Amino acid sequence: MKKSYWLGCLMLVLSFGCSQKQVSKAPKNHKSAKPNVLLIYTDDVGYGDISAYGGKIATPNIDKLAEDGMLFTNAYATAATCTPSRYSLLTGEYAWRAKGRGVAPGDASALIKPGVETLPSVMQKAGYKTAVIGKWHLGLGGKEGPDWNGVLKPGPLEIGFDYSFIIPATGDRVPTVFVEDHHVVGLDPNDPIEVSYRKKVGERPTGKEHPEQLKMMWSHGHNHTIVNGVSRIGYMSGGESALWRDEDFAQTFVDKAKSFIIEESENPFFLYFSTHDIHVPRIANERFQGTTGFGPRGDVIAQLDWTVGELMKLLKENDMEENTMVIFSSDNGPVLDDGYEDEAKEKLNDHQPWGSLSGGKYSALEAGTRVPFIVKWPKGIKAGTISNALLCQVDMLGSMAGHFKVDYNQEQAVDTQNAWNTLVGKEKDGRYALVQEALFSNLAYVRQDGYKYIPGNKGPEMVPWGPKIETGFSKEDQLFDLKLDEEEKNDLSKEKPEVLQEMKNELEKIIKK
Ligand code: NG6
Ligand code: CA
Repeated sequence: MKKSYWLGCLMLVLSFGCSQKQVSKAPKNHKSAKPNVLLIYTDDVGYGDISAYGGKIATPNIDKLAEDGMLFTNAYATAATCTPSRYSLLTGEYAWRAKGRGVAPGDASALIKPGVETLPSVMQKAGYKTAVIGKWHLGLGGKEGPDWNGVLKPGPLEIGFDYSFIIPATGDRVPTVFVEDHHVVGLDPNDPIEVSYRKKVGERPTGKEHPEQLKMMWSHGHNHTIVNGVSRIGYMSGGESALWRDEDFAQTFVDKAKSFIIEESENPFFLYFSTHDIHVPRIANERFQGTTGFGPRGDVIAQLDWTVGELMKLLKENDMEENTMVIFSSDNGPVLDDGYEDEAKEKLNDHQPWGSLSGGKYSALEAGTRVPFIVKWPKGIKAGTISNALLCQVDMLGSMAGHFKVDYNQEQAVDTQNAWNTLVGKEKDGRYALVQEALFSNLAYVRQDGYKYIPGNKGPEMVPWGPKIETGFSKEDQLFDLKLDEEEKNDLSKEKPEVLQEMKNELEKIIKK
């Protein structure tokens, strides 16, 4: 008895050792290997911007993801602006739980501190090589802010990414340079960078003083330092050899993704590929300019679709298509005039960036946070499916940790849940409810049964600047039934006070958590 027990153990150890060996020697797309995870996180792409969601601008490569995978109709970013959405996506915590996580200036210090549990740190623990390529917008450096001429840390590498190639903030903010790992790319030490968000620095002309030098005129804000014919938010001097050309963003990021994926082809990888498209300034590469008939906003959608096509080609050529989970989504809803005169409104034709919803970027209404969300994973998800499950990006961390059986700090990532079964189509309902964050940290609360509560606030007047946006803000509490009234036109707060009260109590409980 004893003897056979030990023999059994020995066999087990041997066979385990054997299969371990096989896995490491296995071809890249071996059946038992963990899937690669490619998260394509777009910027300001609306619920109706992709043709698979009814958009009028052709996006065949993105549509193909849906044909080969699953399209979600009720998936949400946590916020209607970029920084808080990204914060929640990466940390599993709603951004509004602490102050200072609104749209970050280009010289913000790192918002996610080293040691905090993150989506990439979970992936590292699961044995993945991790990278971020594209837009960051979560700050760099310690309390004193980023040292553009020195070592830029903490940043992505200190919170779980093995490799990083980023736009530090946004395309419309200075400094207009790429950062690779800890350094500005191509910087000449004899021409140091200076950045200020308060006063003009250096001799470069500004868009306010010299509008005649611009290739795209500003409409509100965006009239400080001119770089590459576009005036930005903020002032910058120096760094001439490191300046980017907006027209090259898409190609540059695709090239970096190729290098990373090919280099890591023997390991499972997690790539957070965060496009600049379709944020302002909307300046597509010359080969896309004027190709869609929908103006620059249409052209950058075409460019985004090309980007997705290039990434898919790359996976296919490297035999990784079968076992890569590709997730396509957006950080917040759509906006037309976001600070430049780029004819977004004039050339809209019959395209509806917000689809069947109301509101958009910055808004508490649905189009602020309900976004396209497509997942393709041939090995694990049935092709051509549609899911109406309630899904939130804050659940990426909990889903990966749950699926790969990795422990994570639940005291920190308090809002994340394991939505893996929803992601792969095994679960139909999804989350019970979620919190949406509109501009200036105004919250709204949506439930799986379709009820939505928007607490009264200071009203629409609290958004004084430029874009004519439908905020959904009101001094009164509002209640909608999204199942009957997707456009949020029919306020039920007076008709259904008991539902309103229930929603209030539930939201209060989440806030206090
Ligand atoms: C706003 C900018 C807008 C955009 C946004 C951030 C002005 C008037 N508007 O403050 O152009 O940059 O911030 O967009 O400056 S986000 O998608 O990164 O959140
Ligand atoms: Ca955004």
